[in-house]
Amino acid sequence: MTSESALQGLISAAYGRSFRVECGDGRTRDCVTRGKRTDYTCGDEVTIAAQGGDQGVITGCAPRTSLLYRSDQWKQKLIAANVSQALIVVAPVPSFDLEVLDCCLAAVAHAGIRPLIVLNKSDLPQSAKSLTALNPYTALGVQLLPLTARDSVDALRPLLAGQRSVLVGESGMGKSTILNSLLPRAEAHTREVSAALGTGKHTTTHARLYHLDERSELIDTPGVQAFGVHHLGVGELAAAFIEFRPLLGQCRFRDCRHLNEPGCALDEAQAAGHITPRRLAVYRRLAEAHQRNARPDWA
Ligand SMILES: Nc1nc2c(ncn2[C@@H]2O[C@H](COP(=O)(O)OP(=O)(O)O)[C@@H](O)[C@H]2O)c(=O)[nH]1
Ligand SMILES: [Mg+2]
Ligand SMILES: [Zn+2]
Repeated sequence: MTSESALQGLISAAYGRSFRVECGDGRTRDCVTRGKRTDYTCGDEVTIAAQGGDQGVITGCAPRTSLLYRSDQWKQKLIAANVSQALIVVAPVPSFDLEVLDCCLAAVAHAGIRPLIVLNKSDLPQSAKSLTALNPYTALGVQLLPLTARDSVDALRPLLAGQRSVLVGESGMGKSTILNSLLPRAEAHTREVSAALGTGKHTTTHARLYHLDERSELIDTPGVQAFGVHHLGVGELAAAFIEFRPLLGQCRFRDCRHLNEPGCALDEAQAAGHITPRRLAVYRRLAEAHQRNARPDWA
């Protein structure tokens, strides 16, 4: 009978409250959490107590260099930890939602992660329209990579080298296609999961980390319909809209929420054409919703 031994490991898959951990001894173990703490995610560096039979219990987690998550009024959903960049995948068909993109970019900026917008399915004629819609983001300094993952992902490879990247986006944009072209091994895995679920569809059901090479990893995540940023307070939200950053602190009122206060620097910047009315309107909708929800009805 062996006693529990402590090991360091990397969470490579998160299935609700179970985690697959790649341990320092070269073995992979299925782990559960101990006590109330369950807020671990793919990419976390954890300490586990090995328990034999390739099982273990997570007992601790190293401080994170970054944490990407989304949230609604009620709960938070951790997406990935310790990533250096986020590949936000959009496509002309099915059409993507600009507001979901704005929210996603805000969460990415808040987490201090580099964003990269991938416009997949560039082979489709509708992609010209998508490119036009995405132009304002290139103007903000966000890199945009048009791609046809079905044909080749070679343009993406150099951007992934030496990085830990996370694929995020709405369903159907081509995240799994990108992953499978980068790593044919991953395709076998997606097929196994869909066979096990009996869906026949290669749907990503949980976050999973793949090693592209010794220095580069890619985390695939399930598609989202919405990317809630309720975890950002009004001040954090304004700072997460990156083009607002240089303007913050320049409003007439120091505690300006940039909603309808007089002398707001964001209104002036919009009037001068420095920020787009659309992004400002999205910010205001999110900030108003946050304020409404953060306060109980009776207050
Ligand atoms: N025309 C075209 N279709 C693509 C491309 N990449 C993926 N698709 C298709 O888009 C659909 C959704 O792809 P999938 O990778 O499952 O998207 P996910 O939900 O983001 O993982 C599939 O039918 C793919 O064959 C592409 O570059 N061009
Ligand atoms: Mg997928
Ligand atoms: Zn203001």
